[in-house]
Amino acid sequence: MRPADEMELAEAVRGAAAPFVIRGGGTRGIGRPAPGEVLETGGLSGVELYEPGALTLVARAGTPLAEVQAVLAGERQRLSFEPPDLRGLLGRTGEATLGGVAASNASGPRRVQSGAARDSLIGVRFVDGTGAVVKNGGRVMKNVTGYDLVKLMAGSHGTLGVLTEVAFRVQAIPEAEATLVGEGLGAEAALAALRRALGSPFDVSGAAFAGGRALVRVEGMAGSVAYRAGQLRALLGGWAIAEGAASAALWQAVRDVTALAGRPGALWRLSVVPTEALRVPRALEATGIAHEAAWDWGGGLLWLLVPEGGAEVVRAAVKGIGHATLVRGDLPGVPVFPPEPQEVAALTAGLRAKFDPKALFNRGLMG
Ligand SMILES: Cc1cc2nc3c(=O)[nH]c(=O)nc-3n(C[C@H](O)[C@H](O)[C@@H](O)COP(=O)(O)OP(=O)(O)OC[C@H]3O[C@@H](n4cnc5c(N)ncnc54)[C@H](O)[C@@H]3O)c2cc1C
Repeated sequence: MRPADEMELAEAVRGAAAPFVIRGGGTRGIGRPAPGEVLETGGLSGVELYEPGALTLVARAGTPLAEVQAVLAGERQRLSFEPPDLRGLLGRTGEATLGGVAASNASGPRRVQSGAARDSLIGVRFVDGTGAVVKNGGRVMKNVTGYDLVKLMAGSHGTLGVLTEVAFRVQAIPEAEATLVGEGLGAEAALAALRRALGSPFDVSGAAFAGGRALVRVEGMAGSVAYRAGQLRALLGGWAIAEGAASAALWQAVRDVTALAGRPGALWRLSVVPTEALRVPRALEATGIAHEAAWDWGGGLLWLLVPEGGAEVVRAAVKGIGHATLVRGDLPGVPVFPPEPQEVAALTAGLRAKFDPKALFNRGLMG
């Protein structure tokens, strides 16, 4: 099904007895394949409002991300949270949509400076499981007053409703960028250096480590970038400097996790306390399980490629320091999303019952 507008979508949901699988561009939905009819959002497309002066963009949820980026680039603006293109990593084709970005809270390297997608998301409109149109701010559906709907929908993976419209705060593209490149470092030294850079006053907008190369980015006015890059170089110990397009290319690779793309094995995405960034790889090492790792967010985001097994080791080692999501790989019996503690599971179930009482949307996707 491919509704042409919000009204058609709402009617279809109102009359539905069987579940739907919501699809934007299908570029990187994760989770167990849910049962149901595919509900495509591509008909709900188009930028509705763009006010460069107010740094605000409102678009229908099925609008291709590329279209939004082109519109913004025309005014030298962008989405600050740098949504990645994970098609290579996850082996998908298709065109990512803005609704999919919001629904999966897709956030790239600049999260260390500008926050996640949810922090730029300033408004949502969606159809809930009863077929009601719910809007953030203004008129809201009864029984949902008091929830921060924007925060609820960001990262809900289409399990609470079908987004029809999203509003984002955007930012100006800065005049310059530069990246300090530290080569040949071990993980421990590299991650310590990233933390040092992030703890400095030089407003770092990227801090990643993959393939023996540590990267630290600064952006802004040309003079300020040159000054801050110089200061960071002194702090980190004579790292090389990449500027402009060369710097941007390095971050595109970090953003899209190209270091681990096109390779077989289970792929995990871990969100951890940065000071504990080595705990899970060390636990895998200790049990002799082969793996490769790439870090972003100063160690807070860890991508792990594990060719064989290892799920119990990953989940046990991440306990208490973060959570692990299986973004690719079919490991029988291993939940894709991190198992929720009992109290959280009860809250989740309550929200689902309220927003999607007939369990119509992406049923079973998040457990
Ligand atoms: C756990 C996880 C972590 C990720 N981490 C990052 C990250 O760190 N950084 C990053 O930038 N990207 C990340 N992504 C990728 C992100 O999913 C893509 O950036 C986004 O563009 C997908 O767009 P799409 O239209 O192809 O969505 P799809 O692949 O079609 O859908 C993605 C999910 O959103 C739901 N969905 C899609 N459209 C709607 C809608 N209109 N209403 C309700 N639900 C909808 C789908 O059912 C599905 O669950 C991550 C994805 C996942 C699942």
